[in-house]
Amino acid sequence: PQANIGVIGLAVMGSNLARNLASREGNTVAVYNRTYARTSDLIDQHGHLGLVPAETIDDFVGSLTRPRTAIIMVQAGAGTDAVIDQLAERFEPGDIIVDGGNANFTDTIRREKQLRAKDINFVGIGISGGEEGALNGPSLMPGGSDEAWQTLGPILTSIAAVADGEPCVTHVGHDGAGHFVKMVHNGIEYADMQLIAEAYDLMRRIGGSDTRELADIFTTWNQGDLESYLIEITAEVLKQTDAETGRPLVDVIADQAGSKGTGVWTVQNAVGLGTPVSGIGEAVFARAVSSRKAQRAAVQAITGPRPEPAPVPDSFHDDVRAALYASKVVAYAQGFDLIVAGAQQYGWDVDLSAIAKIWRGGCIIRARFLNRIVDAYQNTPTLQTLLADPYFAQAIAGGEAAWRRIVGTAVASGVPVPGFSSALAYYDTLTADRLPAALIQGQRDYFGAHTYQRIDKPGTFHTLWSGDRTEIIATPSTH
Ligand code: NBP
Repeated sequence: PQANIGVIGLAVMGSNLARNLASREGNTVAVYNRTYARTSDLIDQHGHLGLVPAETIDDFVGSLTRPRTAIIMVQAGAGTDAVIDQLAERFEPGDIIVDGGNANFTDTIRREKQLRAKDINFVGIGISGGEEGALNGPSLMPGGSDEAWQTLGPILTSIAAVADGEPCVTHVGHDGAGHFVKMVHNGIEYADMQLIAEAYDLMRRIGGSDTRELADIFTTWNQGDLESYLIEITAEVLKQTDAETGRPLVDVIADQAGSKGTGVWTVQNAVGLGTPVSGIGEAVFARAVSSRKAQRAAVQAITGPRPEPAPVPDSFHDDVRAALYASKVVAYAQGFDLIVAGAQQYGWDVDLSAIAKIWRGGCIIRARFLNRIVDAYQNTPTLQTLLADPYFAQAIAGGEAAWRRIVGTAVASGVPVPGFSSALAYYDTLTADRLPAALIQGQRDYFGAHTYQRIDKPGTFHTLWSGDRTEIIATPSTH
């Protein structure tokens, strides 16, 4: 045995991760793929990295030093289960099986439990940053046991992206914590992309800017507090000219957004955990509506073309910027709330400032603004919501008037802004002194005797709606 770590699955992610690992001091990397052609291709091109190729899974396992540590990078789902089974048959107590694929965290919890029964460590790692990140430094969100982290920590630290001098990896929590946090990362990514798309649409349709100007605006925004990978690539996409038609590429791309499902997972889990992630939900739904081409055409056949929006003042673009920032804070606040809810439900000890830190580099949502989230949770680890952090509260208050103007103008002009407007509605809900939830409690008590509480005395009450409408005490106060 000679390799301290192995990679199974040598499609784009696995081979890039293997190259990243092999290029770091102290690592010797064994590589194996079901179809050997991928392994030999990798060795042909990058054999100088000292990779140890294996033709069979037995050779692969035999080439690993103890504790054996193998990272699986195959298609999520059945492929991952198949490879885990093959390894589990050959690994011994104390060895470590790592899944770096995009697993559903509930699968990771299940697999961890099964392997723990054999004293094999199983670690699910959320890996963000795509192929480029895998090669040069991803953001890594490992779950799993403390014991596995002892061995894996230094290896992962060596390959992770670095932001502000710190590696973008932390031991997120036990079993499925890493894949859960990766799921939320992707959900936030959906929300952030939707908000940027709405900003673009507003400035295009109402602000009257052409694509070239919009590219410049996003480039400028990327120099301020909105600086982020997603704003940067937005400018790049807008700058691109289509070779065939000479038009901006974005104008010839079909306006139907696809998705691979992690946004849906985020919303499904949030609903189950009773955690509002309206920004992520609106983003998932907006992609779904965009893809319903026939439905859109059927409605447009009746409504005809939309009227031209009224002219807006020059300050419009600044207002859009402020609205984007405020909406983005809401989306991140909701995402972090979901991590808190998941940690409570599944018993993970998650450090929110550490999560914000490891998202500052390598991953799709990397952004300057994450430094503020790091500070917020460092200052107050038990913060109720990011919106209650003094810095963010002030930032939102400063942009609030602009945010309202933008949502108002968009509504009046018929430009859909589900992300901006739902974020504002969420903010207005949190800031309202009194909510109409009181009426809902009354309705529930009326038709279902679901009872209600009063603002002026403890206990649970019910009104005899179908009787004489007197109020009775349903449950006396316990104190
Ligand atoms: P793919 O997701 O396209 O999977 C291809 C790999 O899976 C090949 O190595 C293939 O082997 C192997 N495989 C399959 Br399919 N079924 C298998 C089985 N039953 N037994 C053994 N091997 C099997 O590769 P990828 O795009 O490199 O992604 C790898 C993982 O990383 C996925 O879980 C993905 O979701 C995740 N991920 C991807 C990205 C990204 O940006 N692409 C980012 C983050 C995470 P073969 O060569 O023999 O067919």
